[in-house]
Amino acid sequence: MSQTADPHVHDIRHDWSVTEIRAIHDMPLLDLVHRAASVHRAHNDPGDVQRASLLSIKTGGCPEDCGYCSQSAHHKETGLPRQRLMPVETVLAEAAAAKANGATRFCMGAAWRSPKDGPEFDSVLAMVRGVRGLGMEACVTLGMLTTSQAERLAEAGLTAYNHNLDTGPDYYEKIVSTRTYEDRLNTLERVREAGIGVCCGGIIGLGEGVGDRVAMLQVLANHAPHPESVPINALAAVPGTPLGDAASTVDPFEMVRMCATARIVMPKARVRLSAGRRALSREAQALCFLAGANSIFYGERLLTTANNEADSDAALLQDLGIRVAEPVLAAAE
Ligand code: SAM
Ligand code: DTB
Ligand code: SF4
Repeated sequence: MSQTADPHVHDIRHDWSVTEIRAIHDMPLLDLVHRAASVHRAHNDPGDVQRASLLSIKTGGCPEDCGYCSQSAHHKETGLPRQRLMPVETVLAEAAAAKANGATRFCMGAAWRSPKDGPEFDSVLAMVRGVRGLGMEACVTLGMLTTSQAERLAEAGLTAYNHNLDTGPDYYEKIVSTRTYEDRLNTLERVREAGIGVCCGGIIGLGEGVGDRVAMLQVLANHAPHPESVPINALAAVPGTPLGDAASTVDPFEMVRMCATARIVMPKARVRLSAGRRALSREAQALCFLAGANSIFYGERLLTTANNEADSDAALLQDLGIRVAEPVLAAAE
């Protein structure tokens, strides 16, 4: 008899131990996928996959030294052209185009350690209002926030703030030296306090162990409430960064395991199959959706790297019989 039946399929918990999560993560793959699919179907409509579009509104020259990132000023060999904050109208034209292509959420990323108050932050607020005015969900990722910045973003109608933990607490200092895990957690708390939805996940393929992945999922799952969305990225290896060696590619089944484990420990979160999806076959993506992934980045670019072709994504979703998600327009659930 298989050991996949889960009497606790409906439970939402915030007291997961690393041992429990590790045991789930390491289950035989098909048992894991089966259990994750059961949890997913008990909590969500499995035919509903969100399409989110991403735009880099300010690119490169970032003072942080995140080892994976093409945009850090510390990694001079990436050859990435810098770009100042885009004008509001340009961003809103991109959002309207993304909406016309079928995206319901528009995510804007800025290569900042933290935003400066003043005209640039005011422009970001205008972008948020504009995106919401188009009837789309709006998400931004701007680095560390003060309480008052989080409050102003909430007032502008921001749906969610993306701020990733990226890896487990013990491995973090191997990847970033210019800020701490605690800094990340503090911003997440300010976002939550302001009533903005939390979008928080991480990256696999940074040289971390499975223990670090599980430790990150434990931190996320023990937040109450859980983050509304959890992006699971595989490293997009960028030459010129400390982690730019393309030899470190992630096995597609490791992405399946992460999506499935995230789904089981955070039953209602939108688990977003994020960077690294381009390296997955249609079949591997289908396995991720079966295991509970229910959001993708849609559109040919992520921030500075290529994403899947929109046409092939539309075809994939259609071939799988997947409907596309309606926007959730409340600022926080
Ligand atoms: N500067 C802000 C920050 O770090 O919070 C926002 C932008 S930053 C580029 C947003 C997230 O993108 C990072 O936290 C990381 O999880 C992800 N990311 C960046 N570069 C990546 C890469 N090469 N591969 C996979 N994910 C990446
Ligand atoms: C997230 O978790 N992944 C997105 C979004 N949040 C901002 C970013 C992926 C970036 C991939 C590398 C790049 O394009 O520069
Ligand atoms: Fe800067 Fe964000 Fe890139 Fe880190 S991940 S270097 S904070 S843009």
